[in-house]
Amino acid sequence: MSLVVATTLLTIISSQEIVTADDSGWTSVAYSPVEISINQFHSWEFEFINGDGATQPCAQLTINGGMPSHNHGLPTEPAITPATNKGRYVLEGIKFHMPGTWQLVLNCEDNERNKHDFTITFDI
Ligand SMILES: [Cu+2]
Repeated sequence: MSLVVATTLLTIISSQEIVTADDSGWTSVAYSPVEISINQFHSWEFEFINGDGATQPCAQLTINGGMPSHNHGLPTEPAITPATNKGRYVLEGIKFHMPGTWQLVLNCEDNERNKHDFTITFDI
């Protein structure tokens, strides 16, 4: 049990949470590295929470991104897979190749086929 607690603490210290809401009362929580280095591969985690506060799976989940002001997408094709943490997803193989304002767009289709779209905007 203490091992689990330690792991959880480590995760909280080394990541930051970006919370975004959609119209239906769902929120996405993105766990990103606190310091994102340019041109370095890193991983993010995501979880989706409904209006009752329960973590929800996505029947379909896609993630795209890029720099809107530069009109280009991501320089890599990151892979999204379910994480070992219950209900979370891990995005691996993502990197950003220049400083500026980036967006990640998450499209989660839930088990009732409702679509939940989130746009996360952040500066590097
Ligand atoms: Cu750019």
